[in-house]
Formats: sequence, structure tokens, C-alpha cells
Amino acid sequence: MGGNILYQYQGFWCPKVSIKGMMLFQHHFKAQKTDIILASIPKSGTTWLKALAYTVVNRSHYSLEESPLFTNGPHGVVPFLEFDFSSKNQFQELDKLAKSRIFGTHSPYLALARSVKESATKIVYVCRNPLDMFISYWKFSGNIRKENEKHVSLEDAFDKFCQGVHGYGPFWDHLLGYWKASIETPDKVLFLKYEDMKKNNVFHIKKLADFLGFPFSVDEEKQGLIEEISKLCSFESMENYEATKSGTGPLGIPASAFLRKGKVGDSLNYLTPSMVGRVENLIQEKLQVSGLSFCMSDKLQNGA
Ligand code: PAP
Repeated sequence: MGGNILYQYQGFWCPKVSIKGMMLFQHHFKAQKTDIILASIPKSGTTWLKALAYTVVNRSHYSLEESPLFTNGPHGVVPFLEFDFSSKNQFQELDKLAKSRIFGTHSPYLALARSVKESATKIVYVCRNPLDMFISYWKFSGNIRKENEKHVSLEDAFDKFCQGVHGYGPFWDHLLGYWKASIETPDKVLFLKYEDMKKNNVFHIKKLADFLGFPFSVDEEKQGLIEEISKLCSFESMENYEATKSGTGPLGIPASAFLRKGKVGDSLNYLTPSMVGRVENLIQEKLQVSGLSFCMSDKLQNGA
């Protein structure tokens, strides 16, 4: 997609732009027990989760009115482990950061640096209905491509997606890696779904805060702080941040490209019923046994 070359690496398709960063992360990142890793396959709600987790964890350092999110944006305050560091030294420098460091990653669970899995580092994984995730990715790659780059057709991109050939795919292996880890070690890995977060955001912010060890006090709840955080990090608020309107995100990509529509079910405006059926079958085949499921076409249509 977007002329991006993919490498088959440790069983998944790693985009060329992040293969070096991925290896540096695996070899030189030293996780600390107070670290927080926000993991996802691209276009599943990473930007949103970064904003929420950063705000929850840092709420005693900054008032919501003065949030660094306004000027630096979620990708500025929570760097990606594969994109934002390009040398061993930069990883070593991270050791000097204060505790409760927060990082983002698109790495599959099996490819995480060993220290992340072996330490008490917390991992929050966000996933999304694969249909919406695919369309979000396809639209994004079309929007950020250079003028002289051709955009892959929807049909070709979709066919590859169903074969698992897309950034950090196959998506089913990505999902299953974190899903299994969340079942085996629920205190270490929290598994969230974009659609659930949309439906009941306040509940999920509370859950996130409890999981990360930054629970809300009774007073904070009474004052409506959770609702305020939900509003601060909503799509409608974030698209108006100065950082979104004029800033850049990872790899110098305009920050505005990371907020497109923020809706559940948008994929149904682009995919034919047979395409939807193909993904539904794939999900059944690959995920059913695990117990992991998604609201599919009929419910997506209603924004469920
Ligand atoms: P990334 O993996 O490249 O960082 P990521 O943030 O995971 O991207 O996904 C982008 C999607 O999240 C976009 O979805 P769409 O294309 O279907 O619109 C984007 O609009 C959506 N998104 C970004 N911020 C928010 C938010 N605050 N609330 C809800 N959705 C959001």
C-alpha cells in the first residue's frame, strides 16, 4: 500500500519504514517495570489510545486545560518504538527518562523486545473490526502517498489483506498474539476494542486507569474528571488541536492524516457484500476457536 515494501520478518509483514527500528527495539530497548506499552495493528485506534493513556497517567502533572496534547499531539507525547528511534544510543538515552514512560508499538506480541514480556511492564492492546481497520489503512495510504505514487486499487489491497499481506499482518495472528497473552496474563495485558471504547468511553477510561495503576479517586469521579478526559480525547476535540491541524506525526506524516472520520462501520460504504462476507468467513476460520469476536456487518451498520 502507498508503494510501501513489506518484509517477511519473524512470521509477519514488516513495512520497510520500520524494519530497522523494529530490530533496534528488539535488541536495545530495556523495559522498566513502570513502563506502559500501547500496542495495536495500524488503524485500530492507536492515536486515541495514546491520548487517553497519556492523559490518565499524567493528570497530576498537567491540568486538562494545559494538556501537552494540544501542542504536541498524541504521537508527540507517546513515541513509537519502531519509528521514532533510529540508533542504539537513542534507546540507551531512554533509560534516563522518568518512570511511567509510555510508548506505542505496532509489533506483534511475539516480536516485542524480550524485556517487555519478562518485566512487569504493562501492555494495552487496542484492536478494531478488521473491515474498518482495512478501509482506514487503505484511505490513509492513499492520502499520504507522494504525488507521483500510484495508489493500489481497493480490490488489490483487499485481496492482499485477506491473504494476510499488509503492514504487521496477518491481522489474525496479530490479534491472537495479544488476545492469548491477555487471557494468560490479565494483569499484564489489557485487550480493548475500538467499538467498545466508542460505545462506552467512560467505562473504558476507568478500566484503563485501574489497569495502569492510576485509578480515579471518588472525588475525581464526582467532579466528572473521567467525562472531561473522554471529551478532551474525543475525535471532535482532537481534530481541532493545533497539533493536529498543523503538526506532524510519525515519519513526518501530517498529524491530520491520523484523524479521518473516527466512525464505526465506515467500511460498509466502500466494500461490497461479497468482500464483507470474505472477511467474515476469515474471522470465523481464524478466530472463532479463540473466543475473540467482532460485531460484523449488520451490527456495524448500526454503529454497534
Ligand atoms: P496509526 O496506527 O497509524 O497510529 P490509528 O490511530 O490506530 O493509526 O488509527 C487511525 C484511525 O483512528 C482513524 O480511523 P478512520 O480512518 O476510520 O477515521 C482515525 O480517524 C481514528 N481516530 C483517531 N483519533 C481518534 C479519536 N480520538 N477517537 C476515535 N477515533 C480516532
